[in-house]
Amino acid sequence: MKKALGMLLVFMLILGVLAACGGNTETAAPSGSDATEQQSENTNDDATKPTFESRTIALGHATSDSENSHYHQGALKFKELVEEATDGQVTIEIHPNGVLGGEREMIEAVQLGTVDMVFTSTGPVGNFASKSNAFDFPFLFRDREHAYKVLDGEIGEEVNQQLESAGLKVLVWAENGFRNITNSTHPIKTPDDLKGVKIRTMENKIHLDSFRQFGADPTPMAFTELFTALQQGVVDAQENPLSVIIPNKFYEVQDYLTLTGHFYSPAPLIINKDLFDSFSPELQDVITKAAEEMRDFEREFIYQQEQEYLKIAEENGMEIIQADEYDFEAFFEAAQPVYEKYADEYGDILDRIIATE
Ligand code: EAX
Repeated sequence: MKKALGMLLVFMLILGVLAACGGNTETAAPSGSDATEQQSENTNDDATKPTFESRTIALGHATSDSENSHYHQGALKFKELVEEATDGQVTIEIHPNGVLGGEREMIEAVQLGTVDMVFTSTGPVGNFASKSNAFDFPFLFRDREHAYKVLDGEIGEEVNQQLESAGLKVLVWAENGFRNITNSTHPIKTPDDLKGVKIRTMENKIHLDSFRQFGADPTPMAFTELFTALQQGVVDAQENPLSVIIPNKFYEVQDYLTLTGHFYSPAPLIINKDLFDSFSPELQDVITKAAEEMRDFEREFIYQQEQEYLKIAEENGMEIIQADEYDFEAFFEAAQPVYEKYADEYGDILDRIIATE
């Protein structure tokens, strides 16, 4: 018995040892099948897993490539998601700092197909599809949520359709932000303070007309020329969201910041339509999903950075006029003739935007 027990013990121990190293005979033996299952699962997985033709997609934007730059961090997020989903078969090549040209030039290049994608403000987009200008009216959006409802809804889709007929596919409407006025001469609190001030605007007829109504002397200019123009005094002032003012170091050439929030600036991520249509359905799906996830990330990124941007502006000597320290009513009143001027062309879509809850 003892010997038998002994042998049993040994046998049990052997079983125990086998079990411990997970190679129990069952698994070991079937591991082949597991393996085959696994392999078949793998091969099934691999079989079901889409494969992607190796390619590089070039994406341009006009702003800084710094850690607090909204477009650049958004573009990096998009790159990460696409390359992950395609096992690196499809790579996104980011071209920041306007190296591919100003936003209007880059949109033209995407339309021609010489550049694949652009992350841009709506500034020059109205030159390619006039409906997009509807988003650029002063004091139009009540808050971010209102803007997101409009851009991610029917009205956003309506503008996308017009852009598609110009060969430009909007993947998503991400965010540039609420625009504020900076200048190098004096605190701006009322439209009177803007009288005769040479201010740069984007290449956008609604923005130009709005600053004429505010009493300023507006000049349309590509973003890529702006910093030098401020440095050399070609213009005294400009207007942009904090997400542009701070990462592009405008505090080095501007002393005053008024938090007007006078325009909400969406930022579409645009791809050449023919290029997108040439992608496999699987790749179209990857690109679309990555863009949507990037949009939500980028909107949240700007929101989270807001206080930090203000802190950096202060630390770099900018005098900040808070939202409740400037004459909102006077600016709002001064803006109304812009709505009257464009009532025929934009009245209907503006009413629908304002009515969006
Ligand atoms: O899109 O041109 C502008 O002022 C834009 O806000 C900037 O290029 C970011």
